[in-house]
Amino acid sequence: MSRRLKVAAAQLGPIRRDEPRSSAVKRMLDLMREAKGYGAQLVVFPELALTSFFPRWYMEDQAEIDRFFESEMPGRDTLPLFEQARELGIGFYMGYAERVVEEGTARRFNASVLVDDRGEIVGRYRKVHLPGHREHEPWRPFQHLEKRYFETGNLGFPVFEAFGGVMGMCICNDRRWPESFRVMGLQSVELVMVGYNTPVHYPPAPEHDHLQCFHNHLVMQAGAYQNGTWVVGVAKAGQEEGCDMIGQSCIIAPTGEIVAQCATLGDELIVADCDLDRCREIQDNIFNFGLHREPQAYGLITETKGVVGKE
Ligand code: CDT
Repeated sequence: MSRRLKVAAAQLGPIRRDEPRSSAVKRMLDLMREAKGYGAQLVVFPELALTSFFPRWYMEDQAEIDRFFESEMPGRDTLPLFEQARELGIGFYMGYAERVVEEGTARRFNASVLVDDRGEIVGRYRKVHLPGHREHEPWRPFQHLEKRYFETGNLGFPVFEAFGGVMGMCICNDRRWPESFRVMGLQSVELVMVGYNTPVHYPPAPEHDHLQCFHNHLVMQAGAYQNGTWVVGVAKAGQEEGCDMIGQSCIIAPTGEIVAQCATLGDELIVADCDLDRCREIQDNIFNFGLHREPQAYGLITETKGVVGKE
């Protein structure tokens, strides 16, 4: 059986604060149809794909915050995505804000689902690395309140046997941490999907603004090569409610090479034929973990959170 998987990255342009879910979903349905037209079997959407990137606003009213969350997946607004996936026979990854009630308590995560070509959820992920801050910081031109609105993901970095291979997911800031990719690499991941919303301006270190696009590709190409996996990175891009966000959605081979890349900051689709067997070129050789890793030397990675000797 062929291990070639045709994958589409479906970049989204900005979503307005008052844009209804139906509008974002319609844009995604159009991209999914376009992907099917190219013969894609899997289409990857961004982080928080259904709404504007709401952590940029400080809000105190929980009801107002909860308007950005989904309490069901699929819910009334998102069901068309699942139905069209089944009708077309195409799978998808999508990021969204998840609200669940567990033992009577509401919990909120920055989450993603992996849906197969029958419209069934075959994988779930909750963002582990939440960037930004918890309290209102009025000096910033815009907030980044993920630590306020979400809990740290509690599912680890699971992988899923689907689409004829081993699939993994992470979300935005996770891509900057080698640990995210390595935990999936240690489970023989063959394709990692990562949606992102990355502002060009980083208020704590604006001297790095011109490096945002470089760092975006740097970390995803490194994650791909160092674990011998395909990586599909997908942006919500462009100027969203006055905040400029990078694009550069791309599909990266296990060698670390970019094989397809978006050229705009709007809704745009790119496609690549991903031969999952190419992971072996790296996983059996330079990064043959069983042969070459030395975990006895890596204890600090899990023993300490911060730098040793410092608070
Ligand atoms: N969404 C997200 O995680 N964005 C961050 C922005 C930089 S940290 C404030 C990122 O890592 O791209």
